[in-house]
Amino acid sequence: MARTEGRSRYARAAKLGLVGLLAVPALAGCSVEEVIRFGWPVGVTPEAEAMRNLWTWSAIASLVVGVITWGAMFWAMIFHRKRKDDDGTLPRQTQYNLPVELVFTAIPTVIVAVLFGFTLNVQNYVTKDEASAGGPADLQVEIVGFQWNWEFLYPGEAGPDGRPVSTLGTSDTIPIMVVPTDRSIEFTQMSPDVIHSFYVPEFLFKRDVFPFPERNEQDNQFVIDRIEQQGAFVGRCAELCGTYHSQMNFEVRALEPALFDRYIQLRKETNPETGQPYNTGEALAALNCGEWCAPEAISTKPFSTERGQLAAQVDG
Ligand SMILES: [Cu+2]
Repeated sequence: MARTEGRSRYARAAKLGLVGLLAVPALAGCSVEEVIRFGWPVGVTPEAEAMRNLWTWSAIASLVVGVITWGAMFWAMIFHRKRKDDDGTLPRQTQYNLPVELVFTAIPTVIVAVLFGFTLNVQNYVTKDEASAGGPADLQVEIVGFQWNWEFLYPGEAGPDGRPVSTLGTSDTIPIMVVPTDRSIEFTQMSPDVIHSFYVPEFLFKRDVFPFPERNEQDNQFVIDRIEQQGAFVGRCAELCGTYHSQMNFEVRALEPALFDRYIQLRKETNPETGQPYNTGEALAALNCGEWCAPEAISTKPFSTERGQLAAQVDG
């Protein structure tokens, strides 16, 4: 009798615990979509969505295994603990049971194989060198990461001086990589000095930027099928590369294709106000499209330009 009461008490406590656990996200005001992202940023490319799906399903699969394992552990701890009236008889022993051990070897092997298969699939999609639609990407962008800034070049688009249109970050301007939405983009990376890493949280993707990628046998190219919305997305260097590593921010500015075409066209022309070719900020301002045509980076604040002072602090 006492034993049954004890059991129902545990069952009640377990039920209450489960309800409490499930209520946490709801009470915190999280939507289902937010909960199943398990903390990841909202992606803006189909590649990011593939990564997020892999992450969500891996987390759910892990939780299922976790719940079964925790259940078995707590069940054993609660219902097989030593009791006052224990007469010393052991529960039924199951070691050296060949069928059980075979099952316990086969199940994890299947789990690992399934995770491996899905991971490989997503990885091949995310690191592809060609657009999924086939053929070369609609736009080529070269990324140069250097100590301690970025340059973005459009090798297919020649500026007024015959050299590719480009955007170069300086100590007081954050470089903006202007790209079109709804078009495939091929990125090629290189570094003239040390290893950096190109990281855009909204792409859910980062790739190290190597010096001499061929000599280092590094794949320095990747293609995204499209950016799904206009916007300003912060980018960062994600590989510790020296004193001003933390200040190596940039911005991805995604514009509608028509606006992007107009932007590139402007970058090939001379600004009548300055007599010089339009720079990134001037071309963006001339598009006059509101928030996404802001001439300066809006996703990240300009870093302190007092690098001398900062260096003194670091050295001191
Ligand atoms: Cu860096």
